[in-house]
Amino acid sequence: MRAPPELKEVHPLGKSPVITVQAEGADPITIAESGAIVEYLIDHFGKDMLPQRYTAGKEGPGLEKEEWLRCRQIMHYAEGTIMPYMLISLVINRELLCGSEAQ
Ligand SMILES: N[C@@H](CCC(=O)N[C@@H](CS)C(=O)NCC(=O)O)C(=O)O
Repeated sequence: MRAPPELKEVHPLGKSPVITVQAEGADPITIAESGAIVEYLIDHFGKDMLPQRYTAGKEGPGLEKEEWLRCRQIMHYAEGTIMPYMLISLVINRELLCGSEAQ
């Protein structure tokens, strides 16, 4: 809830990070959510950074390579499972710090 008004102009919730991409002759597109941004950038500029999804000739559901699955799970784990715990920890530590500063 500390987002400046300029951020709310590009993202209704005023969240960062946000990127805007504009191709020549097209309207700009805005992408929010860090995982979506990273996937977008990798798709367009860093395909080599992503593990290969399938072994050639063996493609389809259930045949994904272990490293590709692990990479995808970690991307979602960061914002899905682990983030609430990190936020709770941040709030508690902040409270403890503020409490000790007040004494
Ligand atoms: N799930 C979002 C989280 C974005 C987020 O909460 N960003 C914080 C800064 S790290 C923010 O914009 N806070 C401003 C606010 O909530 O007003 C993502 O992965 O991008």
